[in-house]
Amino acid sequence: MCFLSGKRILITGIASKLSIAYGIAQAMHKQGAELALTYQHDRLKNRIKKFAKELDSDIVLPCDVSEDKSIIALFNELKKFFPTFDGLIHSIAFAPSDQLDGDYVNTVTRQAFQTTHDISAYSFVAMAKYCRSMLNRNSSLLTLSYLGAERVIPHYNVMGVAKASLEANVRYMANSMGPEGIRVNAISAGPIRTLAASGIKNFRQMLVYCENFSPMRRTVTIEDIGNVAAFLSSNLANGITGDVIYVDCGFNIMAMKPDFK
Ligand code: 0WD
Repeated sequence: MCFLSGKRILITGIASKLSIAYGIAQAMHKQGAELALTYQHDRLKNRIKKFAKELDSDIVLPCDVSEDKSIIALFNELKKFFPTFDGLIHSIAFAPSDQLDGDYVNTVTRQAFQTTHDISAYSFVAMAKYCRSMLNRNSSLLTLSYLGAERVIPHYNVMGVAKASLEANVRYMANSMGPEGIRVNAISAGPIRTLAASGIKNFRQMLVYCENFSPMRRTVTIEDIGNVAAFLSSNLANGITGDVIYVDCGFNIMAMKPDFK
């Protein structure tokens, strides 16, 4: 018996086979979850349908989280397949590309700050708001964060500020939804080469740095993150809420180069 048997889970944020959400979908499928997937743009529709097929799902629905009406339409449509469900994976972030390169104070603008927070932080609680009545007891809502929420990562800039907001969101949502038996958590993932990550200046150097400085001397994979996401979405994690769980090969604990002499 797999630990997600009988769970119905909605997964957002698959853009390619490199996406963290793709690793999560695969791990959840292995553990017996029934999945529904979303796509942002029509140009992604056929690709996501193909992924869904591999995952034994034929539920593939559009959703652009920048618009309430798109989120509402998603859940109205999802109801036809899943009248109720047990989990949501929010694996979505966006910042205008000129924000992820250079000096934070000089680069940030009011508009970019708003857009980044809207898509990367607000959208998580917006989704929770519109699916709340469809969530079963022991449901789990899970989002993806990064160490840049707590510490300065060069070039991560306004996205770090939005991730801090996302992590605070997790705590307030957990308190709000806890009495209904709904848990809310984040995974703080180590860096992985994906479409979104390639927009961050010097991302390749970040990977090398993490490989050299983490206790395990490697970077994480989407399988590593997928397995923890599957656990957190299962009843095995029923005692965990409002938390940010690191899946980063231990990078966050280091204050000095591991082989410092
Ligand atoms: O190193 C990394 N890759 C890390 C990523 C380390 C730690 C955290 N994360 C986070 C990201 O910040 C994000 O929250 O993980 C999450 C998933 O990111 P990913 O898997 O690295 O990136 P990607 O495969 O690009 O998926 C993100 C997707 C978008 O892809 P593109 O490449 O088209 O921007 O987020 C989706 C979109 O599919 N997305 C939206 N979905 C619905 N509505 C929207 C939107 N408005 N905007 C972006």
